[in-house]
Amino acid sequence: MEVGVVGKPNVGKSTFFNALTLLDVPMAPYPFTTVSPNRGVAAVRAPCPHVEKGVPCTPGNAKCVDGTRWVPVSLVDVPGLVPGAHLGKGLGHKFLDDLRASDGFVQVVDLSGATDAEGRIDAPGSHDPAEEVSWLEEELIDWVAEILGRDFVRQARGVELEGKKVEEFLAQRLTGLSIAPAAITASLRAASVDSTHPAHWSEEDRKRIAREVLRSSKPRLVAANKCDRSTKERAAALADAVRPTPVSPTASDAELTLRRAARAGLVSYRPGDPSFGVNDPGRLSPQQTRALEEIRSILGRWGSTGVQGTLERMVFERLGMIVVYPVEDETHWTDSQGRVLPDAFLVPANTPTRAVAYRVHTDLGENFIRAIDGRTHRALGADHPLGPNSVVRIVARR
Ligand SMILES: Nc1nc2c(ncn2[C@@H]2O[C@H](COP(=O)(O)OP(=O)(O)O)[C@@H](O)[C@H]2O)c(=O)[nH]1
Ligand SMILES: [Mg+2]
Repeated sequence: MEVGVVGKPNVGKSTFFNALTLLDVPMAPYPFTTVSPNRGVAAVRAPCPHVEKGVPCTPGNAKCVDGTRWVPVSLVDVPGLVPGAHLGKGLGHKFLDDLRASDGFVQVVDLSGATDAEGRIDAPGSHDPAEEVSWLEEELIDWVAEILGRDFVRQARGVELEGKKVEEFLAQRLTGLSIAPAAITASLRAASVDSTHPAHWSEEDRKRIAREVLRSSKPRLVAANKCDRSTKERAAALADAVRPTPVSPTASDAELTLRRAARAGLVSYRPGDPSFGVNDPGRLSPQQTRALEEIRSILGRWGSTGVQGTLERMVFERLGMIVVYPVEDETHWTDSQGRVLPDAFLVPANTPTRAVAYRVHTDLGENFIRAIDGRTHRALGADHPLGPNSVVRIVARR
């Protein structure tokens, strides 16, 4: 699973990305500092079932801190998109293509309205972040419509002549965009195009299909960044303007500072926390003390920096993911080597047991017999949908 971080230059995408991954990539207050896509690993929190079991866990892929699992999520930070990106402006085309594999997008905007369309710093309040949201949507639609439209008429005629299914034709064109076949069928219906004569589709028809494909397959969430320079009223106005796309206020700079200070041992802070503690005030420079006091007042006003919560909202609410724990022993919740709850996987809610088996190992999926619920010890069939925090044993032929 991958989440793309998108938006115009200078709104704080790299800061948001760096905070979540705590990697260092170049950051500076001018456009196009980021010259290649940055991929990194962030994490979302889930309650670890080891707590209810009363035995410590032995995490492999997702570390456990005081009963909270940190489950990995891939994040990609693409350099700023500017209007006309789908036409290749500002290297936009390449950047958009780097988003093919993303399952959803967090669009970072400058809530303080102090960045122009190309990322230059301007007076606060001189730009409306709501405009960026609709602009980016159109940009993404144009991008998908263009992928759809390459050499379209000739190939669509071929489809009509050979009597191929139009859904398959579209799926083939959109390969690599991680779009489910069901979403294509639904998008065709929603766009109300004549699905027997694709060769007759106009550019507008293709744009309508692209719009529906994006709406159904690439959920978005707006991170109203630089909230420390703005107000709750502005955040509420933005949420009204871009509805139904949800808006999450963020202070990425503050989050990055806190994570770095925590790593350096200066503060006790866990991402998502509403506050932090200073470990040894005597060790701080006056400048550091001032910076931390400023961050404390941001947390006081906004409740948290919002960064960790924004990613979690994307993953759990917008993408509908859940965490499941495959084990080999349904009584002790261990693997063959006695490790307790070794794996925590993110899967879409209601994923059938057999698909989870495939996720663990292809062999396990192919040789699947049944699953066993780790809590009720009841047998579950291959199609049984799993809920959040399931502990499940997969039984397979050897
Ligand atoms: N006040 C404030 N500044 C921020 C915040 N996040 C990022 N910035 C600043 O905005 C500028 C651009 O950030 P950067 O992450 O490079 O933006 P990008 O071009 O969108 O990747 C830098 O000077 C950051 O320090 C924030 O939450 N609040
Ligand atoms: Mg950047």
